[in-house]
Amino acid sequence: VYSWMVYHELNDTQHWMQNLVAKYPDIVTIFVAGQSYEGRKLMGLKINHKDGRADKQSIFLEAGMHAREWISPATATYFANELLTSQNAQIMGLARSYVWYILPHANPDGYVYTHTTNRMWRKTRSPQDKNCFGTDPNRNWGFHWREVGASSDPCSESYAGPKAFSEPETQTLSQHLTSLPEPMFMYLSLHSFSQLLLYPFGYTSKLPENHRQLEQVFNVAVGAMKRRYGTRYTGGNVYDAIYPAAGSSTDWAYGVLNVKYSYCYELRPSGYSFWTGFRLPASQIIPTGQETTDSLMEMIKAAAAIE
Ligand code: 0X9
Ligand code: ZN
Repeated sequence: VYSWMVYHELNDTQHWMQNLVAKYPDIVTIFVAGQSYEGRKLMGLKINHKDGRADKQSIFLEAGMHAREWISPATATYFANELLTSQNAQIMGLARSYVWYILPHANPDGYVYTHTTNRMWRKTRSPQDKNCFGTDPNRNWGFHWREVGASSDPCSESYAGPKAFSEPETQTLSQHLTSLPEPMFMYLSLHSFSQLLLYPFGYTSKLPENHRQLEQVFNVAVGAMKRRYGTRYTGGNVYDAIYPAAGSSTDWAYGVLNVKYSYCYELRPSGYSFWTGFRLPASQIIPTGQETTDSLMEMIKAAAAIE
């Protein structure tokens, strides 16, 4: 059976998703947000409790953009499972109040490559100039593309790609996002690591028009993250809190899709060790899932209370 005691391979998680459709036929459907360079599906879960209101807004949770950040897809599937199985009244209420889209693997080729060949792979797997491979999918989105904090060297870990949306992964996912029927209330992107919560923009130090609301919701979300295990998060707007970085999905969702609450979590662990940071022990998947669920629930409630 599928569990959160171990990190899973891509096929395991795709089968788990398909089994959920069989188990919850009235609530769960599979969506395919396009495909990868190597032809894999960008497969996700749509969770829509039919007993809710008819005019629900959506919340989109994207994970696994960077291949080696294994805690990201693990947390996304943990959260999806909570939406379906939790007995907690708060979670059950929010599960019914929105249409949820959960995409555990936005970069499936890269994830498979971290299992087969190189645990530390980050980018996509498309061939590029200079015999190098891959584009940083979180520098490839078409909003102020490559303006800052992105490389034009195909061998760089932050290569922005030859043009905006050069990668099938970002191109088809962005098209899918544009075509969703419900108005999108929130866009969430899960990465690791450093224990940060981030909001737009990465392309400029200019703050978004609703930055006070974004900060207010940020404070609630960081407080809730700490409640269960004392896990400390910091953060703020990407440009000042970490580094200038244009072409991310977080900026694009805010700037192009007009989603007013767009956040990026950098999950456990804290610290700066490149070698250990992406190798969070599997024993921390469940605690990370629990505290991140706490944070997301309070975040959504806080944002909904403002609007
Ligand atoms: O550099 C990145 O893409 C992210 N950090 S990571 O170590 N996971 O690679 C930070 C992205 C934050 N920027 C936005 N989400 N706008
Ligand atoms: Zn990342």
